Amino acid sequence: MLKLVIGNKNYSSWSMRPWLALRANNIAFDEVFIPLYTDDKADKDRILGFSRAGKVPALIDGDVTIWDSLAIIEYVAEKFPEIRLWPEDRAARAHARSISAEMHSGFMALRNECGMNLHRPVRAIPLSEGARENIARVQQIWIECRERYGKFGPFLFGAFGGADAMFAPVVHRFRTYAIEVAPDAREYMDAMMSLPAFKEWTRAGLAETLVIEKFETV
Ligand SMILES: N[C@@H](CCC(=O)N[C@@H](CS)C(=O)NCC(=O)O)C(=O)O
Repeated sequence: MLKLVIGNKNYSSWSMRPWLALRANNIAFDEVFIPLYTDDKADKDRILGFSRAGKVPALIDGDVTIWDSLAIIEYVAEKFPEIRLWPEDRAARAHARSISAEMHSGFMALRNECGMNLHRPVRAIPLSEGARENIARVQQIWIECRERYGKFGPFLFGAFGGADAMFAPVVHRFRTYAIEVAPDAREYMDAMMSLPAFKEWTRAGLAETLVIEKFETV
């Protein structure tokens, strides 16, 4: 059985990505929850016991450990080709990988200023120019995908896939920070928020009571 090591569902956007990729495709896995940023060294040691990077998520498949969200999604895509985490068409697949990598390595201002926090009361905050540029770029990515591939289904490349998993936490950020989006981006957000696996993660995150003080600043 696969084992996915994750952090707090309320806050851990990197954990959410591979969790969704697995759950939305009904791939069975055991979930190992380790609370993040506690003062208890035992918690950090548990993470280090799974991955020497000291971060979640990590996927354990027998004697193989994969750390890092995007590497996990790639591994799952290879192990379960039938679920088509990446589009079949090579050009579309390259597009999906490009935007996933762009998400993985960028959008720092948005990430820093609008941390994922499902509990947070919905309200807007003043944003830097960098964050506003990130928001515009995310919407451009979504709308371009919807224009090109919308005929195949409600997600970025039609059916829910790896790129959607990478952008899923951004949907929560846009929602909780009351970010105004274009109608086509709103449609995509609605499709994501209707996905049963997305709802399941959200419900579980909202049921958590652990608070990470450093993420409760805005
Ligand atoms: N690039 C990594 C980032 C992983 C990451 O930053 N994880 C955070 C939680 S979302 C973490 O494990 N923090 C705990 C710590 O640093 O002690 C990925 O994509 O998986």
